[in-house]
Amino acid sequence: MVFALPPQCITLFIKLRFFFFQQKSPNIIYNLMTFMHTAHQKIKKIRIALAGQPNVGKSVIFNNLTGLSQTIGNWPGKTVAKAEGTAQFHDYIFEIIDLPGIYSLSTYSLEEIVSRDYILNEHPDYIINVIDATHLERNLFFTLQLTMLEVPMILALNQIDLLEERGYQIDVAKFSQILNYPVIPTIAVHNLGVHELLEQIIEIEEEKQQKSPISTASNLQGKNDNQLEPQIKNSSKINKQKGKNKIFWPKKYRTHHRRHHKEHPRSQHNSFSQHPIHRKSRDWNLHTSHIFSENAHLLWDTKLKSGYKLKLGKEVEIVLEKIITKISTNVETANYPVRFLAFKLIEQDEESIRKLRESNPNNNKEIDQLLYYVAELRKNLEEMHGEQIDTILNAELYQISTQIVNQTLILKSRTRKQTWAHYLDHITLGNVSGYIIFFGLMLGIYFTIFRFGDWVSGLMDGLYNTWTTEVEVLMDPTSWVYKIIWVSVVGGLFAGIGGVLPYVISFFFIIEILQDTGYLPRAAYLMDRFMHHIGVHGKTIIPILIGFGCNVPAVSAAMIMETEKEKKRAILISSMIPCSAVTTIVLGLVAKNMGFTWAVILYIINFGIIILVGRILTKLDKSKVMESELIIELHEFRRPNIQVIAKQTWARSKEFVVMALPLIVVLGILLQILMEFNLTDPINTILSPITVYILGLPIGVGVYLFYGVLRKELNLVLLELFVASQGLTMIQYMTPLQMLTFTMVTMLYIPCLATIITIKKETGWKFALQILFLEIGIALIIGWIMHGLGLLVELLL
Ligand SMILES: Nc1nc2c(ncn2[C@@H]2O[C@H](COP(=O)(O)OP(=O)(O)OP(=O)(O)O)[C@@H](O)[C@H]2O)c(=O)[nH]1
Ligand SMILES: [Mg+2]
Repeated sequence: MVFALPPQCITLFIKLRFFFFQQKSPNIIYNLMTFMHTAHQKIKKIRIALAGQPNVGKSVIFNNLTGLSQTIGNWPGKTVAKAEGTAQFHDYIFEIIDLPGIYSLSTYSLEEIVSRDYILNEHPDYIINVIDATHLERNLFFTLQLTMLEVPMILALNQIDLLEERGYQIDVAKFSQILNYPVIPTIAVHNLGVHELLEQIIEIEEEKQQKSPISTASNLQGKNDNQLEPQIKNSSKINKQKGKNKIFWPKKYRTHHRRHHKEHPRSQHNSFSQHPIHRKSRDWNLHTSHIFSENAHLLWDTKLKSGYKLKLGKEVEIVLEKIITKISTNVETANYPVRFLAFKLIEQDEESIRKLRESNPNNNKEIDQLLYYVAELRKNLEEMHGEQIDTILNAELYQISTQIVNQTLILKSRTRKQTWAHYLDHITLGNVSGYIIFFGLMLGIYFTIFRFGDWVSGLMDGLYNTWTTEVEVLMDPTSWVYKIIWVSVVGGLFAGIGGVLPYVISFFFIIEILQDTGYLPRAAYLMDRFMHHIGVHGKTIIPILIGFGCNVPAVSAAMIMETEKEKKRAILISSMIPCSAVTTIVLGLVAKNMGFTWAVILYIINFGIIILVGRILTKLDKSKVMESELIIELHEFRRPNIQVIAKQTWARSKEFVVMALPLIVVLGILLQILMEFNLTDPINTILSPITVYILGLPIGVGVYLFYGVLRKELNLVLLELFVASQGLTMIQYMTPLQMLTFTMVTMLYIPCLATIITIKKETGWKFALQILFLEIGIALIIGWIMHGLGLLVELLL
């Protein structure tokens, strides 16, 4: 039992696990020696929260550090729940938390509360406050609030490249001196400065340990194996992905890194001047190298300072002091720093008042008195300023932010403003041009995906058919070996790789471009009216947009809705959005065999049904709570970053390769066995009242509708395999009407298994089953109508 092992063995065991997961380098002996050298040292765990305003680059940093793939895009509010990942670096395991963007600590929307609660109540060892350097003043507003929490903090001054493009620079040294925190300039999309954030934390930790044996970060030694297991799993994933012994080195620097590592085995992470960031910034001609190099020494100098002491205007400070004295003598502070609590009480922050009451259960009278006292002080302050308290406090914070910006932001050269971004903004949001672009773009995108997918699948089909002719010379086509190996395994792989993967990859590639440029929130703005037609909150657009990629994260994203009813409605709508798997079927079956126009018609019907369902639900619901408008911040258009797009596209498509391809092969074999023993027929016969009589489909498709529940694209791939094994083509097996009905039913009939499980997780079985039956019902009705109409047309012609 690992539990019975002494702590040293557990540490060694963890290190071995990490080592072998990461190890792919040919220089294995050298790495093994380095590993042995460090193995005896203690592993420490440090919990870091990435906090900042929306759209500043937190998730890019998170993905770079952990190797995971949080949604990234140029619009605020992508991260809606906190995500956790781990990274091992030197003798430390970093548990990294990516939080939803948050404008201020006085915040009310659900996803923002997730962040605020985490920051206030979970007490991470460090906060990395990610700041968008191009919106410095606004970001500082939040940073100043964070300083009140008295948590060790590192500031990541991100998007420096864009700032430079606009002709500005930040005096990082001065910025760091004023704020009294370590400041690391970063260009997260190029992975520059990102790992220095961890190095900086390690430096602080090691400095602390030299001063005192007790560290804020918990030492892992002595903790049981169960606590370590998830982190190891996660890290192993990361390390495999990075594939090298030091996970943080970008690929293009690995050769250099190894060479350097040999010469100075322990020094490569300890010297700022030797870090690849300088070379990289020079190589890429980003004109930012001076920022990294000039200020490097100052960054190191300031790292141990204690943080910013926020000093507000005189009147507010007097009030704060009075409240602090009152709190200190009378009440428990709910684990909040007393100054922060005082600030929150003047603000009348409900959450803080609740926490205060909770931590003083027997002190109700004192709390009432305290709140009354605070209310009086607030009233005086408001009378003095002639403003509401929120306005007074915000103005104070903004005034300080402006002062800091004035002292640190330097205008280097007056560049011409990016007119293309403004022009694009204008036409993509225009009343007429906006919609023309939107619909044109959608058609263009689907058409491009179709052409590309069709081209690749044509190539793969041709290749498979040519090889089949040759294989049939060598093997008996009626033999088991031929059916299992050639038809099921090889044919399944060809069908998956040729028939699905090109659609999936090109789909995600384009979606990622739209996300990274910032077009998606513009589309959301244009679609707001559509949202009101469906009768849902404008915010539902976020799960809907995510749903076009995959319904599973879309259902999770529906959690941002404020009320239970809105949430459920958003889940239902998101689960009906045609995801990438459905796109594959629509394009790979209908567009391929019947023409692109028919695919468009199916989409229109699908959206029509979603609107209808939404409207019926709104009519049935008497409470009418859905009228609020969408409020979404539109950030300036950006050139898409190819690295981000490539990584994200692969991260999304990888799921298909890892999950669907093996499933296709296994189910293909199973199907072959079932067919061999004539076992599919009874299943098809049982389903025939639905498939044949209601939907008018060929009897043989019944079993494939079942497979589609696992993953929708399995429907098509396995059906194609079956049809090919009969020596037929799809056109010969199904009439055009049957193809349309089959595809429409697949679009609507049931959310896939993973989506059902997510719905269950978020809302419970009852609602998951309700959605299930509702969608099956809708699919059958629509399929039946299509079948009926088809018969009618046949009769009339
Ligand atoms: N040019 C440039 N773009 C960046 C940089 N860092 C992030 N971005 C872009 O900024 C946008 C936002 O990045 P995200 O990581 O999604 O931001 P976030 O803070 O997680 O946003 P939310 O989850 O919505 O709060 C994306 O389009 C990124 O490609 C940077 O250093 N330079
Ligand atoms: Mg994010």
